[in-house]
Amino acid sequence: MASTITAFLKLVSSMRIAFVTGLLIFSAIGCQPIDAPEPYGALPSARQLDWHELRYYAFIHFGPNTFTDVEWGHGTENPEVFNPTELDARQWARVIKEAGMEGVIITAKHHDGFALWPSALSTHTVRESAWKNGEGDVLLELAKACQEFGLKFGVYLSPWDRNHPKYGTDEYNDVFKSMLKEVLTNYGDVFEVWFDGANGEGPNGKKQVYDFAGFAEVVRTLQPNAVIFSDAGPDIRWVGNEQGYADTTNWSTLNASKFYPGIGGVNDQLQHGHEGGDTWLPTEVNTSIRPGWFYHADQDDRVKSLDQLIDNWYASVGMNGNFLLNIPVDARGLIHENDEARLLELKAYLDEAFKVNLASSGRAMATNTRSDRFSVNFAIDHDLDTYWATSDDVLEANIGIELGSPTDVNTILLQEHIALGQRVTEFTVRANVAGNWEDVASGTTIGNRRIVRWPTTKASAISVQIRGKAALTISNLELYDVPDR
Ligand code: FUL
Repeated sequence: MASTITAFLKLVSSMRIAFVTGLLIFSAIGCQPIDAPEPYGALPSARQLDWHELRYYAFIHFGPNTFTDVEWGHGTENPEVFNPTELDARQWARVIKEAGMEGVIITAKHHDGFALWPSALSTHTVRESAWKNGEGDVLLELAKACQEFGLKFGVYLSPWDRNHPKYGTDEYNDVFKSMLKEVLTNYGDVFEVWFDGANGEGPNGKKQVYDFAGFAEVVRTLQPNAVIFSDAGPDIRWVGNEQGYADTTNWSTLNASKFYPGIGGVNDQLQHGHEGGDTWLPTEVNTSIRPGWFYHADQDDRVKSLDQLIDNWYASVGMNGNFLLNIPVDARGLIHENDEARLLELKAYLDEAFKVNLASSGRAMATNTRSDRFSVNFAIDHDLDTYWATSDDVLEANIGIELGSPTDVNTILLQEHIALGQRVTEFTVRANVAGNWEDVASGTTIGNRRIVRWPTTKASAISVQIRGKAALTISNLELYDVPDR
């Protein structure tokens, strides 16, 4: 490592003299393979890569529980209790859009079995409710509002059904598949299907043996671009907790063959993934803006603080995950004012924090570059399809940004070119302060996206020493001076 640092320091001085000359020197270092690095390990599918471009979207828990003030309905509740007086899915979509979120996933059917659409397979649905005299369809209203506001539309469906008389028999798997077909056929594009792994008793006291492979097949046939979430994929995995935290080490790979939806006792493995795991299965981080998943009036003053939400945002979006934040719609059928206000505060914070990317106006440099096609400049060109890469035999290198004059900086965003696999195992961030290099932060995995913060330093350059399991690839490096809170 010491020799790499020395090489890097020399590089910085040479760049101060002439950046153009410096670039020529970099491209002359190391051997010069022209081809892209070989893919490494498990790789993401096209639908997973699309999903990796997202960051932050809403979860909506809504149903009879909203009116009966419980978290898990028994399936015995009178469907007439579902009666929002002012339901306005356009209000939800407006708030979600203004919050800077990219889509929404709604509980089409929670454990109580109540369907937010008039399913032909059930007698516990909006059709049996008092809302709109049984003529309403929440999914339809939300899908339309999503289209109007440019949001992605996703569905949560609980296979556990405490109402359906067939639950606990083989026939129920077909019932559930038919319900899925309705949901995936009648409401346009669905970006994500969220399968809850919970598996309790139904009305006949029996548990169901779920046909998850069959459920996934229905999704693949009807919505081939949709990603499927469960504790164990097949596309997206649970992060192992409901508090809203990925961890600093987060592999998008998992040895998935022994995992299944609803599996218990593996939360730690789900949170960290497996280094070198055989399947690409990245994390989605879900938590609620309030203590409950469903709306409860007595939690109106327990909306998470801005600091708490900021923490969750960095611990998901900044730790190689996507952030799924639940906003329970209230009994009026609206997103509550307190939740709306907090969401907009978070948006204002993020806009301010990430307003000026200091790397854009800096000069990029590296101790090794594979070839001109993988120049270090591709790490700061705002194009995730292009990337800096090292030679095959270089598994440790420095990438840096010269900032010109001493500049306040406290945050770095790094992204690997994950289409070729996740490679980085550790990194150290250094700041050049008054001519001295100081370690300011360090980490382990990077993956799709890693954001690291440190106390503000006045630096003339930032360098990141990176070590990985195969030739390194960085598609994006951003630097910020995020205002203190
Ligand atoms: C859990 C459920 O039991 C909760 O009610 C909630 O839907 C949460 C997102 O998933 O498994």
